[in-house]
Amino acid sequence: MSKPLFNDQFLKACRKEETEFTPVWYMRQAGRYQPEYRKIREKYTFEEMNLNPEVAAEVTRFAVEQLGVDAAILFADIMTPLPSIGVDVKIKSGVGPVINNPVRNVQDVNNLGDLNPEKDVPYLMETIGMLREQLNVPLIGFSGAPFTIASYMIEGGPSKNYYKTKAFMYSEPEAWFKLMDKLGDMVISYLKAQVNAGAQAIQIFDSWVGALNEADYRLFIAPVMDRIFTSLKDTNVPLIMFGVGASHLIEEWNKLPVDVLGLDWRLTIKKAREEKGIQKPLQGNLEPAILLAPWDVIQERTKEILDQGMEQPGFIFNLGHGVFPQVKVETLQRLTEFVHEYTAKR
Ligand code: 1CP
Repeated sequence: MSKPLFNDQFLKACRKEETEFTPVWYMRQAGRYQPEYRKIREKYTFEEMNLNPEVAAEVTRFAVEQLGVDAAILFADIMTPLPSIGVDVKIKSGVGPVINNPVRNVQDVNNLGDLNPEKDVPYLMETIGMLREQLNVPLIGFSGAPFTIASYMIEGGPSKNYYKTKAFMYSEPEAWFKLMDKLGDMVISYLKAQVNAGAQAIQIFDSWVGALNEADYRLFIAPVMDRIFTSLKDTNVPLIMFGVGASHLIEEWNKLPVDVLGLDWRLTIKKAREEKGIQKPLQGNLEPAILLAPWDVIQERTKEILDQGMEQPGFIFNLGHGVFPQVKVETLQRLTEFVHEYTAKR
């Protein structure tokens, strides 16, 4: 069977070029809301799924085919590279990442090793290679950002207020910057390897960095993010930045050498462009809980976003955060269809 024609609309939108319709994909488009995912997950742990290129590629591709979306995102986790640098992490069902040897002092930071992606996560490179042969949409590679990864490493797991992470940052700034340096190196080599293996765009998830104010972001985070994006520029693939509850930081993000900004549902596309002065392409930002409302509510909110998004080139429709496990597959299928039909240029 020959591969159908390649759909490049997502990549065009990332480059702020005109598109035939608004491209769409969903954060966590492969996951527990899918009966088919849950079935596979009965047989394997999350880690086993990741380690097995056939399974990881199948789960990635199945979400694309089931939903009709315009981009695939590699099935992995922001924790995937961490065991290789000495972090003892497990993905616990219904909880998320749990870390048995949290980082609590400078010695713990010094003990962290370097990542050699080709040697340490060869299965991921293999998954990417397989997907590039199978997919007819672009493949997005990804990584967590240093702050978000550090928050798990320091807290030991998911957190509400990140007080241990912040206490470490404020009390031991030297150790903090050393940690940011190490994680920055890890993210750069990890993402470069993904692009070398075939990833056609990169998204960096700084999911929890919105916990910091602007001044702290500028001081403690912006330097490492600047280094990461500067170093990835020569890969020539679009670079996307995303975080939750981070509307107060988007002017800071806008200064980074990043191509696309991913917004959560708190800031409208219109405000981001008109009040915050963002000229970069935007991605987002339907409130994920709306997907649990009746279809007419979903459609109305989606229209509002699309009307704003379509005003200029450089818009990718997505949710403001990941799909909840309670969402029905049919809802996302209908949403994809609606976005494509409503935005199609006639
Ligand atoms: O289609 C896809 O998006 C699947 C690939 C993917 C991605 C991009 C997974 C699979 N995880 C991620 C990113 C990720 N992981 C982020 C950034 C995006 C976000 O903000 O949601 C974060 C913060 C994590 C950490 C993590 N891993 C959590 C959240 C915990 C918390 O603090 O609230 C959870 C639940 C996981 C496990 C996980 N990762 C991915 C899946 C499908 C799952 C569930 C695993 C299972 O089946 O039990």
